[in-house]
Amino acid sequence: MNIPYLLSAVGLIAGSIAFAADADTPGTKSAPRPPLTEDERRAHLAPLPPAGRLLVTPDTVFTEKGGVVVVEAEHFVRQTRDQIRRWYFNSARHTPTAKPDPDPVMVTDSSNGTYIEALPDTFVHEGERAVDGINIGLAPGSLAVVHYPIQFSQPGRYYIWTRMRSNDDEDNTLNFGLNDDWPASGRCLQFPKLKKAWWWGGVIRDARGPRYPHHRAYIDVPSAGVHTVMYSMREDGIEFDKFLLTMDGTRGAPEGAGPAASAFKAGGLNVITP
Ligand SMILES: [Ca+2]
Ligand SMILES: [Ca+2]
Ligand SMILES: [Ca+2]
Repeated sequence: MNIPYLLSAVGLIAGSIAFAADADTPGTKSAPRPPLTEDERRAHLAPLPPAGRLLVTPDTVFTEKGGVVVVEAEHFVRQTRDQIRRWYFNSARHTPTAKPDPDPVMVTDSSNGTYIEALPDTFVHEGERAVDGINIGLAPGSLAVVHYPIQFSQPGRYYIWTRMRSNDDEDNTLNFGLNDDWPASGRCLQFPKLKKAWWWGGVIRDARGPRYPHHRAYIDVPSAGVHTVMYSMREDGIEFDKFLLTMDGTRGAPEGAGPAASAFKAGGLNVITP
């Protein structure tokens, strides 16, 4: 991803926003940027519509077994830090209400016929304005965080596979955390852009930038018991279908929609009333 005008929000006071160039970001231009126009401000900060009823009950816990756990992205038990960007369900029953959203619901080949998408999507093309904390979440855990409690039978290193889809230039990264801790080994999950197809990815970007070799993504689970896997938005508009954690570091990417989702330890699907 090329971000020629990466900016950081430095103030949100009395309805006005001030921005300053992020001098630590490679490739950032130092020329001063004009303030946001009213249209830009409205696009970035319009109040968001609700995300819809959760698909699982709030007490839901998933089960790791034999060193593997598989979870549908749409089965998050809560989401937080979602005032500016929020995850919306996409399925035959769910069309996101947040705008702008440049791409339609595309459930073909999605696992369980459902996925989630971080919206609104105002950072779509290279050269558009990326504003940290609004349409890009550079700090892991800062924007649109979804939670998945998992019962782990054994501690240790779990390698991360994530099924996602990119439809434009700027919707192909995520951040991964555990218990609201966001280690470097899950920072900036990097996927190919513009695939326009579901994709299992298992690497993070090198800290020096996207053009350096990527590294295997993993998380170290500290103990047996319940720990909460978290994903946070990095680029808005990303579509997130499913994830798989495995202790087998030699295992390749899952094929197709991947294995069936793991069993529930507690809770489960919400009863859908027609
Ligand atoms: Ca969409
Ligand atoms: Ca985007
Ligand atoms: Ca799914």
